[in-house]
Amino acid sequence: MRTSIATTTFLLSFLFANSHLQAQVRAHEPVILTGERLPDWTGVPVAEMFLLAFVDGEWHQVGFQVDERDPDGSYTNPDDGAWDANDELVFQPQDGGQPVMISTWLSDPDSSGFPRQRIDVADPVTESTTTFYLYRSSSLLHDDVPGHMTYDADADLIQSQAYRAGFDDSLLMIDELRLGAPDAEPDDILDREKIRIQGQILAFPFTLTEEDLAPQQLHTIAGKVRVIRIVEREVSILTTTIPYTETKYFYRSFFGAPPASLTVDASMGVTGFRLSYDLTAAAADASFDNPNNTAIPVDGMDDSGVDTTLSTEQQTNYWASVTSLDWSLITTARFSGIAETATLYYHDRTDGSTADGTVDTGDQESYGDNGVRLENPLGGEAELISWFYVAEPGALDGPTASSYMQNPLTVENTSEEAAAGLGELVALWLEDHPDTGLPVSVLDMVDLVSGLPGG
Ligand SMILES: [Ca+2]
Ligand SMILES: [Ca+2]
Ligand SMILES: [Ca+2]
Ligand SMILES: [Ca+2]
Repeated sequence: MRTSIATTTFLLSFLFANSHLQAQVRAHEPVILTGERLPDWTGVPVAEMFLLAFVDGEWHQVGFQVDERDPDGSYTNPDDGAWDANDELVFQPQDGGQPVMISTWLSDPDSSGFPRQRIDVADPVTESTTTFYLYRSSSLLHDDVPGHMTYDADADLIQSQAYRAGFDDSLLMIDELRLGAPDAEPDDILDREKIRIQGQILAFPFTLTEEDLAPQQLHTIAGKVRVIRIVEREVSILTTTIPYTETKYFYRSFFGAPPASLTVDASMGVTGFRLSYDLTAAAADASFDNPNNTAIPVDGMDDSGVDTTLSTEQQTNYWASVTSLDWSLITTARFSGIAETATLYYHDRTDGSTADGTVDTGDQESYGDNGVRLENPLGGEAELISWFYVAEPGALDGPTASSYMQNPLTVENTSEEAAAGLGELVALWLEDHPDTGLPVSVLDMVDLVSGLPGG
């Protein structure tokens, strides 16, 4: 027993000695821990949950968010205020800290009466880790730690330190994107999100645009870490009206649609589909890149020789980037298996035309309008992922963002009980405490025992 703890101590010391040399866990994607990963916490009041990180020898509360979902999985219907299997704990990896000994417990007596969860987040791309601790306490108060997101409900505006996103009043679709910190007052580089749905039912051909996806209701859930935007819509194809729900998540420098299993219904007669994002003249100093094209100038002037092919591998691990001197906007996506053919949609002309012969929407100018066109959907289920990364210029490129999508952050959580810290301290009696660098004293033990229930 003693040997194994001493070995652990050695390994921990080694880890700390090297911690300053380690790469950082990438900062874009959030960490999401669902209740099924924390079954021991079922029934814990959400208000008694605290997320902390141990940084520079001290505990710090971390900005986090618990989004409860009702038994049907809805974020918008009220749940019960208690942690359960489908609720989500959400936080950003850059807020993490170091792993500590169990005896390094938060100095809050009530928290010693409950197990804590050690949460280790690992980034397989940068081979780095960071650690959080989830505590339960009825006596601790929530610090007013700064969040990563703000949401202005009246203006329907989402703001982080990396971007601001705004939405069309009537369509409720994204039509404003300012990349950079708010005090830099960046320009709006997005005209709008564009959608085309083409098909034929019996002898009747149809083409729908984003303007036909009529919004019925908007729900938003806003916290310190993310804004969830849920729009209930109806689309009418000839005489059939189909209701559907569009859900998008906005994090500090990362936003888009959650991974979804898409069921393609061939009976709707859809033969072609396009999703693209058209920029504005404010993006005219930028260039477009994807695996088959390098530095295509975004300037509203037609570009010859753009390669629109996308191999199966490029549909599985799609990336495209638009980069200026001030910002990078990178798309990653996965849509292989949805359609017989998938091609890059790219259009850079200011004459009101489109690259697929459909009627243009928006401001009748296309600046680096880029996305994907799908022809002849295959029946059945397919995985669909589509995310945007916002980065400082040069800080992130398309291939790296694609490797992020292929190698998500991994999360391991372990339950720890304060009482186990005493045995750990006794085993360390003649050694230095790895978290403080000081010899373990009787006072350390008294401290810990006095914090234990009944101590
Ligand atoms: Ca729930
Ligand atoms: Ca709940
Ligand atoms: Ca051009
Ligand atoms: Ca436009």
